Amino acid sequence: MKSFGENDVEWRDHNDRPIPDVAPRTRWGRVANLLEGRRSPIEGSDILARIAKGMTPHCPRGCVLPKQMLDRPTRVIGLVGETGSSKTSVLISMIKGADDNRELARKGIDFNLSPLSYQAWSVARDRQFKERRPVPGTVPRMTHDDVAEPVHHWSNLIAREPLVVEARTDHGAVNYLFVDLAGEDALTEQNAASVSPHLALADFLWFFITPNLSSDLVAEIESRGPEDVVLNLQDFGEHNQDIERTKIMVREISNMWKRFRGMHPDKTPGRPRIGVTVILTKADLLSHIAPEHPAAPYVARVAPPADWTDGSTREADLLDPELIRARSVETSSLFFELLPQLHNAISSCFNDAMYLPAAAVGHVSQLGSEQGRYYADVKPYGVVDLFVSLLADTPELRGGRR
Ligand SMILES: Nc1nc2c(ncn2[C@@H]2O[C@H](COP(=O)(O)OP(=O)(O)OP(=O)(O)O)[C@@H](O)[C@H]2O)c(=O)[nH]1
Ligand SMILES: [Mg+2]
Repeated sequence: MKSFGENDVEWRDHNDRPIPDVAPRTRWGRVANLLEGRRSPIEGSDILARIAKGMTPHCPRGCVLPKQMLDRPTRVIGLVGETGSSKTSVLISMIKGADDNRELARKGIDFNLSPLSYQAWSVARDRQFKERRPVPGTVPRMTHDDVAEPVHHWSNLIAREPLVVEARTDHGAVNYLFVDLAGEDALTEQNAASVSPHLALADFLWFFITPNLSSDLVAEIESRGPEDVVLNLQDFGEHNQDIERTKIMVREISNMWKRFRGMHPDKTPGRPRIGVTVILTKADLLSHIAPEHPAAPYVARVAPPADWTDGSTREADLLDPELIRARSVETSSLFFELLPQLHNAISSCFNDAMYLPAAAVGHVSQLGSEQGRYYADVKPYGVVDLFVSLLADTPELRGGRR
């Protein structure tokens, strides 16, 4: 995907009126300005001056864009999954975990949230880690007035409040633009195309799958899990997940992506054009399945152990791209044992998907006396590996070419 350069940008004033550029970078542009006697309402063409005046960069079709998109290539990551599949919680834990991780720092990986993203993210982080309360569900946009009819891919991007992270190594830098959808908004190709048309430009798609999608699995966990887990599974937000709906979601997003990329509907896209990762979230729930279950050997190798939040010392992340790839192979087998039809649906839509286990907090939430649900403890699992595999899949950060 093409990053926005200065030449593509249109600046707008407080009243959303486009500001003509006084100092176009092309010779023809300069001549045309002279001929037409155009003058700029602002002094000079200095970007700093424009930003200081509160002006905002727009794409050539008029959509507001995060300022970082002017500076370096942008990679879009679409987070897709049922309502309550832990998309937002995982994103929060991933950034927090990457921030706290010495190994990433030692490897010279530097990343920064955009100031706007920081405001929203830090509130959510404090809620999840300090107050130990679940984040609120992401508000669906389908019914919102602030969602304009999409005219092209960047439409409504700012309304989606993307999390913008600038990542840098010795080799180069990119922006990651995480688009965290509300589950409802991804249900049909039409919904996704109107609310998040930028998903059609996604470089990465992360599908969030929870054990709650399989009624057999839920019954198994309920028959063996402790009381707080059983009560949690009976909560509406947890048992309202549906495997068929998830299959539709995967297919619809895939169709939308192929349509906009001019790919035949029966072709199966994959890396390097699109990197798909299937994230088995709430992986802590898997420790409650029976040892005789065909998935049990894989669970023992890739999921957190049953005593995960009670002070086990096992490392939460592998951090090494090679080890993560090996874990993906095991997790793919695990996923096939648990949800074979969904595994097939995803493989028929996307080639060479990665499969990774994760838990945003490592434990179910439970009902508190006053403030609603809370977490007795917060100990994420596998979330930094999601970031590490994203970095490893970004050629610019490895000195490679895209
Ligand atoms: N078992 C388990 N549950 C978790 C974990 N992390 C989060 N949850 C639960 O997952 C629920 C949903 O999390 P969200 O992050 O809001 O899910 P979402 O996919 O963003 O949902 P929408 O924004 O509504 O589409 C929360 O109510 C948490 O209780 C975890 O690590 N393990
Ligand atoms: Mg959410």
